[in-house]
Amino acid sequence: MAAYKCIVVSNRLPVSVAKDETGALVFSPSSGGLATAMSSLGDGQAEKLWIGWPGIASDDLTSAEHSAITKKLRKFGCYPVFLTRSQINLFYEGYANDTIWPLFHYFQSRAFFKDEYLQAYKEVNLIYSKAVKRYAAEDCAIWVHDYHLMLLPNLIRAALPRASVGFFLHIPFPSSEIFRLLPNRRELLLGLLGADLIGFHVYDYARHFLSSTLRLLGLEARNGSLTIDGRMVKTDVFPIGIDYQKIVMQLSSNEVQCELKILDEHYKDRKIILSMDRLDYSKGILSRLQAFELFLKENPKYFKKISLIMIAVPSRTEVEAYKALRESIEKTVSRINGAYATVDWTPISYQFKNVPFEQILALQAKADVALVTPLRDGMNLVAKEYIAARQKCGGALILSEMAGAVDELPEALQINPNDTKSISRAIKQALTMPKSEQLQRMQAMQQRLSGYDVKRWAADFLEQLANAKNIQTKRNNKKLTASKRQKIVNDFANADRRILFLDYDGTLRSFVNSPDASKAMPSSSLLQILQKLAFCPNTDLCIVSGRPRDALDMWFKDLPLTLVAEHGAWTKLRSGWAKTPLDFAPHKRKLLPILRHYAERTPGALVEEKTCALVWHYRNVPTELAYVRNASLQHELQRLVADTDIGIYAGDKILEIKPRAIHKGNVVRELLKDSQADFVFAAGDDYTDESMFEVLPSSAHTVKVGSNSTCAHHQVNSVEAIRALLRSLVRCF
Ligand code: GDG
Repeated sequence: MAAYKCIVVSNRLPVSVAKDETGALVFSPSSGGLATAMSSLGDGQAEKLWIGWPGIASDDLTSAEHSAITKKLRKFGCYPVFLTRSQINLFYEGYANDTIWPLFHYFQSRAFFKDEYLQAYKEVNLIYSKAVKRYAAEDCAIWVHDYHLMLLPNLIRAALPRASVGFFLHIPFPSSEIFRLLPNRRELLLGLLGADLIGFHVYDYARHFLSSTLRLLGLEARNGSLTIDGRMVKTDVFPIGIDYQKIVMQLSSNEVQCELKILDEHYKDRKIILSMDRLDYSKGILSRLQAFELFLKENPKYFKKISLIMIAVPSRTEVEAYKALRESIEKTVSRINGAYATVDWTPISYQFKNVPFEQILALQAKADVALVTPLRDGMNLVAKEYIAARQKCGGALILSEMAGAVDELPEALQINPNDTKSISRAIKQALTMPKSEQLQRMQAMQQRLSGYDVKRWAADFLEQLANAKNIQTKRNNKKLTASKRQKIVNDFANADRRILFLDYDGTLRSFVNSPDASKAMPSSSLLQILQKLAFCPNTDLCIVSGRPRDALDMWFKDLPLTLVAEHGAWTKLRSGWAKTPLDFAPHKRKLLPILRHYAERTPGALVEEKTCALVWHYRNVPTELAYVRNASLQHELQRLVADTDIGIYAGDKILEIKPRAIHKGNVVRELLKDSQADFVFAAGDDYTDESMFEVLPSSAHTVKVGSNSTCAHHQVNSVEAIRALLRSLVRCF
């Protein structure tokens, strides 16, 4: 069986299978945004496989038909995932289109949360993951598309740990306030986080996603990236484009020209307003009709001079909500036509059917105005196709503020789709816009769309996916493998003199909710390890911590250790504690009242006072409040410490304010100077430990706990891993 290097996975394949009246299988290209976008990708990708549902229920097929479909689709580079009628009903029409679709488009009251939907969604995502596993090479790049398959990235991650997994969401990602209404919201987020790269059409969707992961999973993003289980997940914005050049070329094809001729003959000088979408409640078709009605009412001079051509493409016709919407639309169309039509003029020409793309293109090329007014839309390709179809002939696009496309098309006439008056006014503005202005606006939009077309979009995504994977691989190279660990143990055993620098919180002991020393006492098993290590021959053990002296004294008073407190402000050798000569007291007097004032109005926040530092702890502050408070606190403190030797440092849920000259690097350098050690080891978990790693010789063994980038040579995932390593060292004697 072939092992593919690149796999695209989507709910539907770009080729649909159906049976005609005679029962024969018929293969045809699928319509819809994704199929349109991805169909231009195929060229020269011999190793690419597209996995998806072929559009027909498996209950309707004999086993001979199954094989015939599989064989034929293979010729198009596709592999079919067969679904039963019940799965289609509960997974596709149910969870995908009766739960996620309405909720993600902010139609909260249309969303149904049914357990049987969710069960089917899980079951089908699993079926897809098995198909991927069957065909993917171990290091395959797998691109999963859209809201039907949000659990798939994590399933693939488990089945193919070495694969690069990308996910692209074609619909909006809603505000976390909406997203959190889903009963299984965490499961969906974790499903998505199996990917290396998650793409969205516009920045707002990425922002909503990250605020959901923050609020529901407590994961904080840095520059759009999250870390989960030691793995980085990147989010980014990729506004999907159209196949601009292909559209421009198709405009001069015989088919499009023939269609245009028919339209010219029929409509002559009448201005055409085009409305074209899948028949979906998110597209705002009803309010568009109401706006058109208002326009007719208020502008009788346009009677017989304009026509609205409305194409409603059948979609999800089995779903009740869609049947009801179709009825309302058709009633409204007949009401408007009934009220305004004359023997020689019908204001709205309405069609409910699939239309060949050449006809669509001809209509777009002919339309003086395109009316694209979705209530909510991930991107909206129809708006972009209209711009491409209007070469050198002006035209006006009326575009909803709620469509993702609006970010790239600011020259369109923007409307709020719920404000019928504003749509009606925009229709008038479009019909009366001077040609020169039309051309100017069109050219600006055409230039943008021809640059970032669908090929660039796909290439950009795949390139970013490869980059994300490379970064991950580099990080994995630092993973402390069994053989690297053994080398550390051997070097320890063979050395004449040893020195070890160990950070405490986050390295030897997991974080606790409070800075209170009594809450972070070392366990007896940890003390045992440290004791044994300290008593190894010719071994100096130094605890290098940000904690105050009294905490370290309390915990380690019976052990022969070197202690460093407050990141180096205090050092305790055999002779007792020695303090840095730096005087922090004047700064403290100035800064402490501010920190206290902030703490008073920030539930959960704490201020810790050390001799040479002040620390703002926000571990127990609700995440978004913490974000806002930290920003304003930092701003205020920066102002006061500008032009001084005091720095503000962001650690793990803390801000620490201390003299810049006090850092672990300085003290470790001094301690090392006096040591004859030929084995040097350091372990730490946060930015304060980086200064320590930096000053150590390259022969030193340095280990970071955690996955953020580091100059340590090795990385481990947990405190337990460090303890296990120290235990192995102890066992050398
Ligand atoms: C989803 C998101 C996002 C339509 N009817 C026919 C037909 N089409 C083509 C259009 C256009 C595409 O389908 C529709 O794309 P949209 O973007 O407008 O909308 P969705 O189907 O809802 O797509 C959307 C998109 O994914 C891509 O990420 O933009 O926000 O909802 O290309 O021309 N094509 C043919 N016959 C039809 O009857 N041949």
